[in-house]
Amino acid sequence: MNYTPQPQHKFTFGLWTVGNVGRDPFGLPTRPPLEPDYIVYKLAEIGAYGVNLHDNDLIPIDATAAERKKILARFTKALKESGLVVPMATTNLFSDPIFKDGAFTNPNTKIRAYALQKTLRAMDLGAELGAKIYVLWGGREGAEVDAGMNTLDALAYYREALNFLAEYSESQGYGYRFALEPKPNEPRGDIYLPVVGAALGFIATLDKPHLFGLNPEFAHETMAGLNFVHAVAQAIDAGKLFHIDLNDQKMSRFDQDLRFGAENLKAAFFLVKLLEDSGYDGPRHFDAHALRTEDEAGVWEFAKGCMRTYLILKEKARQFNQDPEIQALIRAYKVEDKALSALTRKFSPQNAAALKARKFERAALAQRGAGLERLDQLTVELLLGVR
Ligand code: GLT
Ligand code: MN
Ligand code: MN
Repeated sequence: MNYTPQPQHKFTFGLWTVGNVGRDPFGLPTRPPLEPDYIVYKLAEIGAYGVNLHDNDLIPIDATAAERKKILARFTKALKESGLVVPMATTNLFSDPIFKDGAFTNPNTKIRAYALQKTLRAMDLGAELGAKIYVLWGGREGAEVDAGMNTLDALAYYREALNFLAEYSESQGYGYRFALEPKPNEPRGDIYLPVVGAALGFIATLDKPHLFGLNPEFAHETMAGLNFVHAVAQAIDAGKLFHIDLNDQKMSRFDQDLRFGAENLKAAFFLVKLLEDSGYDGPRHFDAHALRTEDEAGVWEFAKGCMRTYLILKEKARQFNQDPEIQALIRAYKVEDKALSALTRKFSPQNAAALKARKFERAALAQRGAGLERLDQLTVELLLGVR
């Protein structure tokens, strides 16, 4: 089997992912920074499709117009020569000390306005590079203390900012689809819109909900102890899976951003299966980084590993779907009854009356085993390569 990544697989990496220098809250960088255009050539070489960026991954926050132009020319040249695209762009609303108490939800009107200005400019940059997905990770939108900010005010400020951005995108003809990225905590004690379900609920309150969807991240739902596959399924079901951040994570820890498949192989398998079976055709973005122990060689091993594991799991999903024994177990597990389905599919007074009159063999139905032990064991054996 050939697991070589190709651009058609739509694998993408952020400049900040392979460019991660290995800093952590207790230690200094362990790797030198990599130039954005160097990253572009390297990603193309290993079979990636695209590269994503925050405004300041490319253009320093204090760059002059002339510097911006120069950097952009160099970066666009690298994109052109390598064939890499920029499907997604975003704003850094978390590194600068000005954002220590939030950006769009900051209690200071001046800082909220600056965050909006910075995002408008970053949207211009993304549009110049061809991005159509705009990610909004509100990492600093949150609190440690609830005495200051009334959460209802914070949500109102958040809504105001998102509504402004949507109108701006339309007025400029940028055609952005905005993808909210939930996270339960870190860097804030508690982050607003902490999980996929919360973001879905909030989107329904916006002026232009059709322009907003999700960028769920494996590590973030896992930090909250939730089932990432279920969260992604809910986003797909709502027509809101605009983008995805693939990585891995041990539950209840700091945001580890591990190589895809490094920790929860079975969940990674069911995730890939869900994405592939559902026909998701957006980028497969790896928002992860090499371990702090690694040098540059380790960084590229990490990146290749993310893509290779995805492709292996994609092949395993194909095998799963074609395995006669597995499929027979699934058919048996899902008990079909056409006549009953016709009754319950849609309410009518007749259907309700017929349903109420129906007799069910409760004890017999309760006695029936599901067959899940066998099915799950076969899944494990398939993943372990003995099937
Ligand atoms: C940051 C965060 C990620 C977000 C990025 C987008 S930046 O590294 O940890 O989860 O996706 O802003
Ligand atoms: Mn993360
Ligand atoms: Mn992310």
